Amino acid sequence: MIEPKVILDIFIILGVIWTAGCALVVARSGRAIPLEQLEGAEARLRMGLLGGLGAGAIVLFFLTLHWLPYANTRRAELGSPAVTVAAMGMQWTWILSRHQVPADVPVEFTVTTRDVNHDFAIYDANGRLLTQVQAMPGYTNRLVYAFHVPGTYTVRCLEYCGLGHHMMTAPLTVTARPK
Ligand SMILES: [Cu+2]
Repeated sequence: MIEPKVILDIFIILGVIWTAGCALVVARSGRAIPLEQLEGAEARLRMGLLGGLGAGAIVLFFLTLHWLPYANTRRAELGSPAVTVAAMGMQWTWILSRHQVPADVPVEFTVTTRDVNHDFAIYDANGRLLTQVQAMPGYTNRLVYAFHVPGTYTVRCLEYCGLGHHMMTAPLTVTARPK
């Protein structure tokens, strides 16, 4: 399993190489030349960069493909959910089947909405976004997450859904697992 950070680093490195290559072509040509008029080394460099970037993107695509869909990946990593929380969004509130979940176990949120699109997002006490999933009418999306720090978390809506969007919050308490 490749860490997301490594993938990001690879993208950044490829981006730097690409930008440097483009800058080199521009610096050497002195004026913008349409691709079809490019000749010799510059055309080869530009096509090489393009091909290299394309090949890199394809490789990364297949390397990261197994992470989709995210719920199945989380379930595979964390194990079967020990607790399920049904979450229903509506203008402008969240209805949760429970507001308390234990720490250190996989929790599955089954998320849907009664009216328009919302986005079910969980923030920690410091306001840091931990995880989120789209809430869509007619669909139930599954979000699997394990909390490791007991405390108070906040569910918010991340999809602008009307005048009361900012009021769509719900508390979620994570309790320490009995030893
Ligand atoms: Cu909203």
